[in-house]
Amino acid sequence: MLKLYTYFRSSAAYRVRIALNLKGLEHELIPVNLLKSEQSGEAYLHKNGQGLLPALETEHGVLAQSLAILEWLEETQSGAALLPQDPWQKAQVRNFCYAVACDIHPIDNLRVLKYLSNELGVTDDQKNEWYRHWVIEGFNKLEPMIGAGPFCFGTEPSLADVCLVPQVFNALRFKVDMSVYPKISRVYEHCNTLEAFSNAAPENQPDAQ
Ligand SMILES: N[C@@H](CCC(=O)N[C@@H](CS)C(=O)NCC(=O)O)C(=O)O
Repeated sequence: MLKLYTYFRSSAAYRVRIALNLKGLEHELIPVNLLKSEQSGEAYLHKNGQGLLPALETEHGVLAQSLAILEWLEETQSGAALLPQDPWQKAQVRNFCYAVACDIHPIDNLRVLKYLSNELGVTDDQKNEWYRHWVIEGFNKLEPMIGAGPFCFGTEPSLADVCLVPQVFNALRFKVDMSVYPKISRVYEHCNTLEAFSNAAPENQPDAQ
């Protein structure tokens, strides 16, 4: 059975939890506590030498990087297709995913925030302002990419929704004003009416605190 190394608030792991649910794939969740730095401990590094969440244990070995995991699931596993067949439309979905996972998420990651606080001595207010700034920069670019819906690209969920929803969850946690993003907000609310998304949400995880 697939095993997902996860932390309830890890948005990269949240992406994979949603995809596993949308595809209806049986899996086991193995919590790794980021606040206790378990991702840097020997036991986890033995599984994933990159020391980041998530990682997926498969019959072939352990795979890291959420986008690589999502693509591998898409190519090898049954269940709902999360990328369109048409190459151009597929590239549009990937474009959206990368805008979230490569342009927004890495600058607002836990280790970046810890570095700001612990090494550069910024205040909590400044750190939260940093967080919001990069989300706002990113969401300003994402909002016009979203179509009529109800999902980011049409009437079925895709990897774009899988990447967007965790990022919106984080934005809300850091009190980004979402009223200026009506399309992103609409997609977020619609996705969360589906069990595949709501069951993957941080508050519904076994390791939620
Ligand atoms: N590009 C990676 C990012 C992985 C990542 O940064 N994961 C975060 C949790 S969302 C993490 O493990 N952070 C631990 C840390 O920053 O020390 C992916 O998409 O999987």
